[in-house]
Amino acid sequence: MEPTNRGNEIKDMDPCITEKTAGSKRQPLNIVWRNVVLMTALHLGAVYSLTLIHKSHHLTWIWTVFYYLFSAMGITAGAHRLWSHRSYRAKTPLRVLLAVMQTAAFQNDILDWARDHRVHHKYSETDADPHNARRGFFFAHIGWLLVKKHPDVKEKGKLISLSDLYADKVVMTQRRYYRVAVILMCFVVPTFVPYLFWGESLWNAYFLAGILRYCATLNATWNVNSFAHLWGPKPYDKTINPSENMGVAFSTIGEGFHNYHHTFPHDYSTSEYGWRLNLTTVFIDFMARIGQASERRKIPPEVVLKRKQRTGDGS
Ligand code: ST9
Ligand code: ZN
Ligand code: ZN
Repeated sequence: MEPTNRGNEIKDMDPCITEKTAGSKRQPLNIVWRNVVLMTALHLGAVYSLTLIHKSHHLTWIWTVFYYLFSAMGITAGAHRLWSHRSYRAKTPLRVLLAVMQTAAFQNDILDWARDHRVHHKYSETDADPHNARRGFFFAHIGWLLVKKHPDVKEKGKLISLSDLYADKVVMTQRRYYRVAVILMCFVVPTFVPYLFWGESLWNAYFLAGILRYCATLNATWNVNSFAHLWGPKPYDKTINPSENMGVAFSTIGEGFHNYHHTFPHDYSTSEYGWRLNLTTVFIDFMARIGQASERRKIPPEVVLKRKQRTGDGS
C-alpha cells in the first residue's frame, strides 16, 4: 500500500503540535551523581574500547556495526516514528521485533521514551522540554540526563495523552521486564555472539559490541537534541530552532532532517527526500512490502512546497 496522508483525524488529541509556555523559571541544578559516575565510566570505557579494535576479529567489527544499526533502528523506527508519533501502523510481530531492538539501545523503556519525546515536541525549547536546547549544548546533549527534571516537564507531561501506549501489550510487557531485558539485549547478547560463534574474547566483545556501540548510539541520538537543535539551515520553518543536519542524518539512520520533522511530525519518513540518508525509511518501506507495516503517513509534496515558501529560510 502507498504512503497516505491521514489528515486531521487525530489533530485535537495530538501531542505533536507545539505549544509555548509562558516565561522561564530557572531551577537550581539538582545533580544526580549516580548518573554522572555511570556516564563518565561509560565514556571512559568507550575510549578504552578504541584500543581493542586492532586486537579483535574482523567479524567482531562487523557485528558491532550491525548491532549499532539494530539498536538504532529500535529507536528510530520503533520508539520514535511508531510509538511517539504513530506515523505508521505495525502488526504485532513487527512491534515485538522493534521492542527487542529498542531494548538493545538502553534509552529507557518505550513508554518513558515516547512520553519525554511527546513533551519535547509539544513544549519544544521551553522549561517543559526535557532537553531544552535553550539551556545550552551540554544540557541538550547529555546534561539533561544528569540532573532532576524541571518541574514543568512533569507537570506538562501529565497533560499528554499516553492511552495508546498503555493499551499496547508489547509496550507494557517491555516495561514490565525492562531491567532484565536491557541487561540481556544491551550487554549479554552482543558480548556472547562473538564469543560463541567466532571465538572472540569476552573482554573484546563486551567492550566493542557492548560499551563502544552503546556509547556511540547514545551520542548519535543526543546529537539530534544538541547539534540539530542549535545549528543548520531551516528550509521549512525559520521561526523554530530545529535544523537540517546531514551528519546527524547519516549517524542516526535518517533522523537529522529535524527542521522538517518538527514542522511535519507525522511524516513517517521524517524527511521529504525518501530513502536519502534514511535507512529507517528503507526499513519501514520493506516492512510495508512484507505486510508488517501499513498506513504510512506522508505529507503531500505540494503542502511541503507551500510551507517552504511561506515560512522557510530559503535554503
Ligand atoms: C537516553 C534517552 O539516552 C535518549 C532520548 C533522546 C531523545 C532524542 C529525540 C530526538 C529525535 C529522535 C531521533 C532518534 C535518533 C536515534 C538515533 C539512533 C542512533 N511527563 O525520570 P524521572 C514524572 S536514556 C510526565 O525519574 P527525575 C513521572 O511521574 C540513557 N511525567 O525524573 C515519573 O515517574 P514514572 C540511559 C514525567 O527524578 C517521575 O516524574 N538512561 C515525565 O527528575 C520521575 O521520573 C539514563 O541515563 C514526563 N516527561 O530524574 C537514565 N518525566 O516514570 C536517565 C518524569 O514512574 N534518567 N515524569 O511515571 C534518569 O536517571 C532520570 O530520568 C533523571 C531525572 C535523573 C534524568
Ligand atoms: Zn519526533
Ligand atoms: Zn527535536
